[in-house]
Amino acid sequence: EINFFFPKKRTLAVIKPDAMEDHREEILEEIRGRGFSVTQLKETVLSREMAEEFYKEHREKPFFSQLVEFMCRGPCMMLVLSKENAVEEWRAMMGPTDPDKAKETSPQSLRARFAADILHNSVHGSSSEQHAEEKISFIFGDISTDAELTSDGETDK
Ligand code: RTP
Ligand code: MG
Repeated sequence: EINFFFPKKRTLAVIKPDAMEDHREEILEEIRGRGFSVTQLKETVLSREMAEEFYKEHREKPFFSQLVEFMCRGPCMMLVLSKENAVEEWRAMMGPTDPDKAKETSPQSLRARFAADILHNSVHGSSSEQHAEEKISFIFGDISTDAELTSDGETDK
């Protein structure tokens, strides 16, 4: 069945390398359980160049080289999520950057439950709709049609 509705609100979610082995399935289930549609999904090992480009806004930060190193140390899961208020809702599900803060302010959040520290914090989410579109194009290329994914990761159409 082809879905002709082209959703306007989408965000890019990433399951980072630290969460892939032990928490990926639980995170995916929770995403779907909260009513997000997963319209694109792929597992990727980022090259150093891709990780640098992906986080280019943080180029000047003291943690940049560690961040790039971490993001390409193993596979990531890249997801396009669609829902009303996708950006904000996914950020809320993730919780604050620092898991110590997350444990205080949002103990149910993914980072509170799974993140080891402020660098190895399990998930990424776009911070604005504009960012989301930019990063979705960067990771998936220009997507003009969003097929719904079936549970085994195959597209419907
Ligand atoms: P993200 O972009 O991954 O969704 O995370 P965020 O918006 O919550 O945080 P941001 O400030 O954009 O930082 C990007 C990622 O860099 C690492 N980080 N390390 N060592 C540190 O102080 C530090 N601060 C940030 C984290 O992996 C963070 O998610
Ligand atoms: Mg960010």
